[in-house]
Amino acid sequence: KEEKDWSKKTRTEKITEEHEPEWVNNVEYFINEELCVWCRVSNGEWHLGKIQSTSGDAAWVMLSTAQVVKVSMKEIFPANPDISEGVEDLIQLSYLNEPSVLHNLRVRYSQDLIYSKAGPVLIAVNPFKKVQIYGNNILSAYQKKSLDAPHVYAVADAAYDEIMREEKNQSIIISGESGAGKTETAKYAMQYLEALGGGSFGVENEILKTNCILEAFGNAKTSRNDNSSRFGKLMEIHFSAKGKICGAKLETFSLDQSRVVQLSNGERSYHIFYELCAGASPILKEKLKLKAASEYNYLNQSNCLTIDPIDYAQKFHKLMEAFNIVQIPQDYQERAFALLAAVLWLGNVSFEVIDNENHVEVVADEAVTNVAMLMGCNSQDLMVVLSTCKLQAGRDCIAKRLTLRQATDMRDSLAKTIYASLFDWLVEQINTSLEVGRLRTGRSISILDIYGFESFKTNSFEQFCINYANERLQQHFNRHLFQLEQEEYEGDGIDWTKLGFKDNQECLDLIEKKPICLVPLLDEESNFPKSTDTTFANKLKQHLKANSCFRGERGRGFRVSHYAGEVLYDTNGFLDKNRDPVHVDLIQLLSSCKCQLLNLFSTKMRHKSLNPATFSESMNQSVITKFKGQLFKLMNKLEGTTPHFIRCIKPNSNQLPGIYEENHVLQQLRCCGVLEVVRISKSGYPTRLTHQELAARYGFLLLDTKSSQDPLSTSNAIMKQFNLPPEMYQVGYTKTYLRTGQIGVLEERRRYFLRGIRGLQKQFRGYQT
Ligand code: AOV
Ligand code: MG
Repeated sequence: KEEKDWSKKTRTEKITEEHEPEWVNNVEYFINEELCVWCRVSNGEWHLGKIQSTSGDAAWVMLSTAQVVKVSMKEIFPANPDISEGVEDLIQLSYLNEPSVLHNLRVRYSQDLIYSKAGPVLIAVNPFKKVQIYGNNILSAYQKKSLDAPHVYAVADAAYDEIMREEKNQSIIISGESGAGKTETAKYAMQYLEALGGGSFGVENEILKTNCILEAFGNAKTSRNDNSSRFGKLMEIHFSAKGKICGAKLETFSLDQSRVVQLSNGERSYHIFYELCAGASPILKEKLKLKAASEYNYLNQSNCLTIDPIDYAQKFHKLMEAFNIVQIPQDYQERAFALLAAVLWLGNVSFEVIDNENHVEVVADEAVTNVAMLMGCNSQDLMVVLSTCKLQAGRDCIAKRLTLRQATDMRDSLAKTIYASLFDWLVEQINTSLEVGRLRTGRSISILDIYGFESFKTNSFEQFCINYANERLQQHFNRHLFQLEQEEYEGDGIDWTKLGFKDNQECLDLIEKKPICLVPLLDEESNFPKSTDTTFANKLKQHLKANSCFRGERGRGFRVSHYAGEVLYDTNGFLDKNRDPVHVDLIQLLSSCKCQLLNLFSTKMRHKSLNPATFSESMNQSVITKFKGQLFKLMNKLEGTTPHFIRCIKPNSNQLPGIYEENHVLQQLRCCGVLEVVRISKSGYPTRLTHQELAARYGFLLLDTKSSQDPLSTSNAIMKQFNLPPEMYQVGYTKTYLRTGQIGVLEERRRYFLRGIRGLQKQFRGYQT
C-alpha cells in the first residue's frame, strides 16, 4: 500500500555525474587536453574551436574552418563532449555555460525536438510550423508511459498522476514573451488532460472548444504575434475520484479594451470582427447591415485587414459550432453578432462642429441609424447621449453640449463597454456550460496562459499592466524554484551554500509597495481633476528616483527595468485609461434598449455601482487597482497548488520556422533564470524523502537494528549500510536529501539485499525440510 512510483522519481535523474569539473580558468587544462571550447568571435557569434596558445588575457583559437582567431580569455568556455550533444535535460551537460546551453537547444531544435528540460522546468522552443509530435498515437504513448522524452504531454501527465496520488491541486504555469507559444502549449496540455479524463461527464469536449470562442473574441494580431492573447486566462479542470473530468472553470483577466477603438499601424482589432464581416451568411449580413471590414473606421485605421493564409469564413463557421457546443441559444448568438455590428458602426459615427467652442452634434447618417437599430434604441436618444452630457443644476437637470474630443471619447467608451461586457458575458456562458459535476474536489489542474512580456517602441498603459502581471509570475517562479528550495535545505539543517538568483523584488516594490510606488501614485493622479499625463510623469520622477529599477526620461516618458528587460513607457493616456469611467448616461441608454443583452449589461453595471457591498471593489476602483487585486487573487490561488512550469522561448522575432537567433534565445534564457534553475537542480538535492518514508522502504533491510532507535538515525544507518558516498546525500532534521540519480542507486542496492534475503530464505527452508 505504501509503495510509491519509484521508477517515476528516477525518470529525470538518469545521469549520475554530479559536480562540474575543476576547469574554471585553468587554461593549461584546455591546451594540454586539446579540449574543444566555445569562443565568441568579433561578430558576437559563438564558434567551436581549440586553443592553440595563450598570452596574458588573450588566446589563439583554431576554429573548425582552420582559421585561427585571437579571443579574450573571458570569451572562452569549455564545450561539452560529443556524447552530450543534444541531451534531453540541460542538467546532463557537464559544462553549463551559456554557449553550451544555446548549442544544445539549437541541436535539438534543428531536429524538431522543440521540448527540453531544465531540471524541473520544461522548455518549449516555438517551431513556427507543424511538427509531428502531437496527436493520438503520441498522446497514448505518454499515457502508457512508454515515452518519457520532454513534452508538454509529459508535464500534463505528471500533474495528473499527482492529483490522483496525492489529491493536491496542481497548476501548469506557462510563461514566455509575446509570441513564444504559450497559448498553443496550453491547448496541448488541455488536449492531453481531455484525452486522459474523458468519458464520463461529456464536458471534456467542450473545454478545447472554448478556446475557439476565447481566441476569436480575445486575440488579435499585434506586431509580435498574429494571434496574440489580449487577456489572461486560467482554466481550472476538475477531476472525479476516478480521474474523469467532472467540470471546469474559466477565469479571465483584464481584456485590453482600447484595441476595439484604436489600433497601431500594422496591428488589428479582435479576430471576431474580421471573421464576422467575411463569414456571416448573406441573410445575417443583411440583418446586421454589415459591410466589408475595410468600410469600418475601427478596422481600417491601421492598414492591416488580413492575415495570410487564414480563411475567415471557415473560422466563423467553427465559431458558430463552438457556440452550439457550449449551448448558447441561436437567438442569443444573433444578439451577440448584432452587438458586434453595432460596435463597428459606432466607429463610423461622426460629428459636426457647430460653434467656435468646438461643440458638436452627431451627423445623422446611416452609421448612427444602424447603431440605434442594432442596439434597439431610439436614434434620437442615441444622438443626444453621444453629444451632450447631463448636469445637475440645483433641482434641474440641464444638458451641456460636448466638444469634439469629449464626444469622440463618449462614443469610444460606449463601443468599449459593449465589447467588454459581451466578452464577460461569453465567459459566463462558457462557465455555465462547463460546470457539470460538483466542483472543488481537491483534484483540479489549473492551466495558466496570460499575455506575454511586451516591449514596443512606444509602450502604454496596456503594456504596463501586461508586464506587471509577468513580473508577478516571475516572482512565483523564483519563489518556488530558488527561494523555497533553498529555504527548505536551510530549515532542515543541511549543509548548503546558498546560490544567488536574480530576484525581481525591487521591480515589484517599485510597482506595488506602499506607501510610495507606481500604482498609488497613478491612482492619486487619476483622482486629481487638474492632472495631465505630464504632471503624472513628473510626479513619478520626483518620488521614484531612488528605486534602481526606475529611470525618468525627458517629457512624458519613464523607464522600468523589468526582469525581462528595460521598457520605455509613455504616460500618454495612462490617466484616462486608468479612470475608464462609464458615464451614467451610457448606462441609462443601455437599459432603455430593446436588446436583452444590453439590459443585462446595464443592470450589472448599475448593480455594481449602487450596491454598497460591491461598490468599493468595482465601479469606484481604478483599472490598475482592480487589476492588482485580480493578480493577488490569482497568485494566492496558485500558491495553493503544486506548480509545473513551462517556459516558452521565441527563437526569432519574425515568426519564421527554422530560424534560431542565438542572442534572442539567450536574452530569454537569461531573464527568466533558466540557467540558474539548472545550476540549482544540478548542485542541489532533487529527491527528498521523509525519514518515515525512507524507513518504510529500506528500514527492514537494516542489519544493525540497534542504531535505528529514532527516525534520523535510522536514515543515517540506511545510508551507511547502502554505502552511498557522503557527498551524494544529506540527512536533515525531517528528511533525507539525495542528489540526482541516487534514488536509483538506493533502489538497485535494495534489490541486491532482497535477492540475498530470498536466497537465505530458500536455504533456510531447505534445511527445515
Ligand atoms: P503566445 O501565446 O506566447 O503569445 P502563441 O501560442 O499564440 O504565443 O504562439 C504564436 C504562434 O506560434 C502560433 O500562432 C503558432 O503559429 C506558433 N506556434 C506556437 N507553438 C507552436 C507549436 N507547438 N507548434 C506549432 N506552431 C506553434 V502572446 O498571447 O502574444 O504572449 O500575448
Ligand atoms: Mg497567447
